[in-house]
Amino acid sequence: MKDKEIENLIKAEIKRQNETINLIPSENFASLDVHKALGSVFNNKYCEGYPKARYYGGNEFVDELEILTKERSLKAFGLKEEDWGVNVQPYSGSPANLAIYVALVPLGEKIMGLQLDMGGHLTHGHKVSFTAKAWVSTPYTLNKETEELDYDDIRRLAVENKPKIIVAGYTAYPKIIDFEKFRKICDEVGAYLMVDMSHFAGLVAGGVYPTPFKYADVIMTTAHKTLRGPRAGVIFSNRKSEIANRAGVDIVKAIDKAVFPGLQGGPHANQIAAIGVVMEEAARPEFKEYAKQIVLNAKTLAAELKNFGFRLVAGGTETHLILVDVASSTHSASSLQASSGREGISGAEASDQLEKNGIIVNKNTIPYDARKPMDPSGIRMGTPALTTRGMKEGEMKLVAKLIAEVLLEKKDVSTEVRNLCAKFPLDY
Ligand code: DSN
Repeated sequence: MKDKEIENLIKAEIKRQNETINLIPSENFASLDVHKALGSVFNNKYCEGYPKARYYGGNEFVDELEILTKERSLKAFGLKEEDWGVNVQPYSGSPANLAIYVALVPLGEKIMGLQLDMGGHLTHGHKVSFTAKAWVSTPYTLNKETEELDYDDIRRLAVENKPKIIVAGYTAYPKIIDFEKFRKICDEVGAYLMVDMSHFAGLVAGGVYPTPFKYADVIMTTAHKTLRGPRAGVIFSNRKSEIANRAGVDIVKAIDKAVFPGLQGGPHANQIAAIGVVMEEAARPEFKEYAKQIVLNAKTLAAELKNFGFRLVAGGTETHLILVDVASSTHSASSLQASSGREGISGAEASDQLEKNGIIVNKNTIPYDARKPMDPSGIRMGTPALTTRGMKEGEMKLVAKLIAEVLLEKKDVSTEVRNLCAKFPLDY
């Protein structure tokens, strides 16, 4: 690059990514092909509209690209064009979620998602999000004892509030969602079932997480996270949605109209190219192996952390993600008590201590957290990125040991972290 200042920052970030253990469950290492597509000349092109109906000239290859990316997106999830529409233009997950509400829920009507501090997302109706200003948010929570979804309680709330849409799919929920139960609740109250599969889309494509496509009216995902593609959003609309058809809503057209011109201007053709690349990658047999290994790794890491005495929210994981209640798990470690002057350490302290040793996690609230979001009780971890590096169960046991040494014994493990990373270099 001619711009040395930016080039040096890119190089520094490559080194950081290579030399740290990345346990953030929503991050991953996309392939060189995904990066090439993102950095391609498609970045230069304006293409407002949809294939064969654009507002700018010169779109013959963008048209081909968008059609191919849509076909690949359907194929990656085993879908047929006659059953599902797909929109590959959303800039990312948040605009995709907004587009779905705009398409299907009149302003001022009710939406229902999991409360943010229990594992939901800002755009599922959190009070500071525009989604709770334009619509009335009636959130559900997790069961306090099991820290899992309580379908009877969700049904009770849905019957009471009559939301127009119910969102299933979260950012910090380690268990598998029962989409059939959500479908029944939605049918009973006449709500659309929207699945936000951003976190587990790669697991669905890889066949290790139940498919929501049997049950949902509309499904969105980001293309990064477990899917390992570019930062971008994709929306799938069920042409056979009974609730849409009964209401006379053409769900595919409504979603397309909400994305453009409703909310967005020119789509990012380079992102669309990169979605196309990753949807082809996700349809390969080796991606199934990858998805299987993600879950195997998460289960191994969870079991080892439990052996070291950490309390895991909901008792463990069935997915790529683990939520650790560090505040209660570390309260008996006497050295930590002495150093912090109180029982246990917070998620923020745990995250800082791990980062000093090259282990990257994010602080996170746990269900019914007594602490504040910026200084919560938990840390969230996941295995998609380490699995991409080729790490398996043996390495997960080592990672759990390193985490325990940092958080429970205050040991410096930075050399072990660097040595482990050096054995699994990235392609960048
Ligand atoms: N920020 C994402 C995550 O980390 O889960 C959700 O959008």
